[in-house]
Amino acid sequence: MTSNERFQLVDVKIEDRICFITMNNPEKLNCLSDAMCRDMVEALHYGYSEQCVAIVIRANCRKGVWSAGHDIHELPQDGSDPLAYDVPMERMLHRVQEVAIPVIACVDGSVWGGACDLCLSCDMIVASENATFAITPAKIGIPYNASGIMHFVNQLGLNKAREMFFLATPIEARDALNVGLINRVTTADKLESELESHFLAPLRRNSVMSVSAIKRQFRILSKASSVIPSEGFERINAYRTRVYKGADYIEGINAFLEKRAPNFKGKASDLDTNPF
Ligand code: YXS
Repeated sequence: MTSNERFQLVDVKIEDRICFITMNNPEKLNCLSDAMCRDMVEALHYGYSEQCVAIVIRANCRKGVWSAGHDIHELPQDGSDPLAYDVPMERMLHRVQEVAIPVIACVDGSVWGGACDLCLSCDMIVASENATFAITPAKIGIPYNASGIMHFVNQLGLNKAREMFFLATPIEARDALNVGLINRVTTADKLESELESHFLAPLRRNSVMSVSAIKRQFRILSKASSVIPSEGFERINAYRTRVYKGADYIEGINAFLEKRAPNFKGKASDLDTNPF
């Protein structure tokens, strides 16, 4: 079976020891649906098992959208956690972080929600100057999750991470470069040559065993953080549960699907009372 026959929503090709994964569901703005996330996980496994030295994630954009993030139609409305550790999107993010060769996001469009976390999960990002990045749970009434928030804090610093989460508005590629969200910005016509000359050529020259050992160390060390008492995690879980079981979450999803502005009624003080 050729590499592509096993995938529905991504195109996968290996060229000169690099695995190129292209999200190819432009009709759905490359939404990170369960099916897309499962294909991505499979494609990452394939790239690693074929002894590639790196993996590149691209997208076949439509309406200038690289990926519109989690498929809002698939957000659960049964009171279950939309961003639990083992949901397909989260599993895909973990796989990008864990696959033991560098993963590079090559972005030439707008990136939304979970797709922004996908880019941050990659080891490096090269983007064209028209690219934008937005993390948008607040727009939809979603509480996000601790590991995702720490992704942004560790990569961007507290100040920019708070701005992106609280405002839920896109930041431009140049701004993203200045805060360290992305590694390189270039004009759209030079994106591929920049990807090749700045990233892929050195990775082909370097010892992939050494690079892999260093990525594995990065992964372990990035999890080293000040110990949070278990009570802290219990409080995080209580806040998150009250949000995704609350009315704003359902209102945010319905408003988006009905193409109207959401009418959120939740209050910050709703989180003050002890939920138990
Ligand atoms: O009306 P039709 O059927 O053609 O469908 C429309 C949109 O409903 C659909 N669509 C989506 N469907 C499911 N999930 C999505 N994330 C999604 N985004 C878009 O695609 C069709 C065309 O969209 P439309 O008409 O809005 O196009 P546009 O060019 O005016 O605007 C493109 C976007 C991407 C700016 C706009 O569609 C948009 O703002 N989409 C939502 C982006 C977003 O906030 N994604 C976060 C999803 S939730 C998530 O990722 C995490 C759980 S979290 O929120 O926690 O980060």
